[in-house]
Amino acid sequence: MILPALTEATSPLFRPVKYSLFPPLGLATLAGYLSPDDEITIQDEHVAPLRLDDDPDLVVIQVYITSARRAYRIADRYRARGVRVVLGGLHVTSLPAEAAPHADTIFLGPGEDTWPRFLADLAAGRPAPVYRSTERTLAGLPRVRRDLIDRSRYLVPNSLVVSRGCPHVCDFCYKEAFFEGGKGFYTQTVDDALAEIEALPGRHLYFLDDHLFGNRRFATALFDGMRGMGRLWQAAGTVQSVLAPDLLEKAVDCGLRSLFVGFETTSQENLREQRKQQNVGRDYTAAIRRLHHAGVMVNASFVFGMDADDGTVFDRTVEWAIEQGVETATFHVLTPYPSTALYRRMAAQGRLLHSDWDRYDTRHAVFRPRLMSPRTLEEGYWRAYRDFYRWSSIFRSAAAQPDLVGRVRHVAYSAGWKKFEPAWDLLIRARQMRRARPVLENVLSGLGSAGGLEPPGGRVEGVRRGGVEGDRRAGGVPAHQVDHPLEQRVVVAHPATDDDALPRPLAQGGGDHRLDVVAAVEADQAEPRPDPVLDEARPAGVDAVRHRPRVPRAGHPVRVQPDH
Ligand code: B12
Ligand code: SF4
Repeated sequence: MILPALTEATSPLFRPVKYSLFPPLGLATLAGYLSPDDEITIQDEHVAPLRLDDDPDLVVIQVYITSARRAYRIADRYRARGVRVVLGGLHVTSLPAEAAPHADTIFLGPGEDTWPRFLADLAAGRPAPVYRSTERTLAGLPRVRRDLIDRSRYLVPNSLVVSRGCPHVCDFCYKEAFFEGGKGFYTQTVDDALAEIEALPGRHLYFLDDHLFGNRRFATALFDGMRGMGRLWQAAGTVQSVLAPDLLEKAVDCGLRSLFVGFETTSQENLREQRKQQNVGRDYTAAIRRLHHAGVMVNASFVFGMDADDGTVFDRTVEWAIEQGVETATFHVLTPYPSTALYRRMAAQGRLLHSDWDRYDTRHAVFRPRLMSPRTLEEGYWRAYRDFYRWSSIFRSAAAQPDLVGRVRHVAYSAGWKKFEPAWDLLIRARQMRRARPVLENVLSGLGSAGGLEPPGGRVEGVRRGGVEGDRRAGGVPAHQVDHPLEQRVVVAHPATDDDALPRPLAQGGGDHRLDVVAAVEADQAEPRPDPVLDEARPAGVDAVRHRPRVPRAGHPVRVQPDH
């Protein structure tokens, strides 16, 4: 399974940190449908060179617009050797006729209904050339195969999506085209979402959902369920959802510390033109103030080049964002993705400049803007980044924070992303991204000041059974405290703050058991250590033990589940 990268991400000279943030969740999701006996590899070119000299039964490639050319080249290469290739993802859905000649099978839309259908057809020896998704549900989604992901290569291995799509319909967004033919917004069940969250090691989470707050009832139940888990998390939401009463508070209570917000433009005319109705007439300043007072950092997203934008939009927007005390900003050049309403409008008006998909990367002007030249648009975009992330801007912007902790956190977070790129580059090359995770968590938690948050693991209670007493606070428990198997129970304090140390096989009293991770220990106790007590306790004939890592909720007694 391959996620090809766009050229910038593969530069031997310099790798921007953003390509080492998130693992290929889409492919890991699809891998969940394959048999446990299948030999599967996931290759992500954003973090490592691809190995293409193998001879698999099936090659699966996820295609984004900016990696389409590369994806087709890889596909052609495999097919020339007689290997079956299937293509899917956003760009294939937008332009199936372009993708089809490079594949044995193409997939349009989300894969949760079509992919298992294809696998059954393949097993029966009659796979179709095209599968189009129509049935939209996340019920019964198999476990995402995170075990196929090399966590050491990503700063945020705990990325997840608990919904698909978005309830809104902005003209420039990929969403309407991708979800055509079925529901455009749907969620997991709250229980499934919570189970996935509980299974993730470490503390930090990043929800990649387009709009985590899009279904109020779902979001409320999710946040209620996450209370006390001790998580720190980031996500994306709209201005409207930030201003809505109560929901933000619930999110903050269970660990929200930074939100990506799609402001897009400060012009009402632009908002109307792009049908971004949910932003029209909203008080952006009030939304930012509300987030800051709740201790949530803001990543503000802006798009340049809409029809009401002239050459002054860049300086105006940057100045506005600095005045508001926005911590980080993501700027984009408006990009008409094929099959979107915006693309159709630009094409009808003869304003598209070319179809070189590599440059549809939100950094190049690929259309003629109405009130400026394409060059002014590109130069303004780069200038906006430079101006926003100047030291003087960072300090000025930090001064708008309501308190000192907010100001220090602001400087640390903002500078961390854009002022230390060489340091990120070194970490990426040394495959040491996990070293930066505690720093990120510390900054998110307000440099250790986030009073309301419980540490992961919470209190370990009620596990005394003839062995070591387990009523200790997380963080102070030595690794591998063992509640000895007098009563067929074993309790292991596992280094839950270290994401990479997965629980090792342990056994208790006969049969195949599932053990819970019940406490956190210091981050430096990273390596799983041999444990002679448990080894001795392992009965003969036990050769497999399943684990379900779990971060217990604070204040709840932790029970070890002896048999499942
Ligand atoms: C995380 C993310 C990234 C991450 C990581 C990407 C990754 N590892 O997958 C990084 C930072 C690297 C990234 C980079 C970029 N991104 Co990005 N990213 C996202 C984001 C927020 C979430 C992706 C995700 O994980 N979704 C959840 C999983 C479960 O869904 P999925 O990946 O789509 O996979 C499902 C289906 O697509 C389908 N599927 C996919 N492939 C296949 C293959 C087969 C065979 C089958 C059956 C099905 C199938 O089935 C999967 C399960 O349902 C999306 C927004 C979004 N909602 O998709 C933007 C998004 C995909 N990015 C986008 C863009 C523009 C970019 C950049 C160009 C940004 C830039 N300027 O650098 C680069 C380009 C990257 C590239 N390779 O070309 C656009 C894509 C537009 C397009 N038409 O392609 C999006 C939609 C954002 C937006 N709203 O505009 N991105
Ligand atoms: S709110 Fe965001 S995700 Fe939803 S349609 Fe608009 S741009 Fe797309």
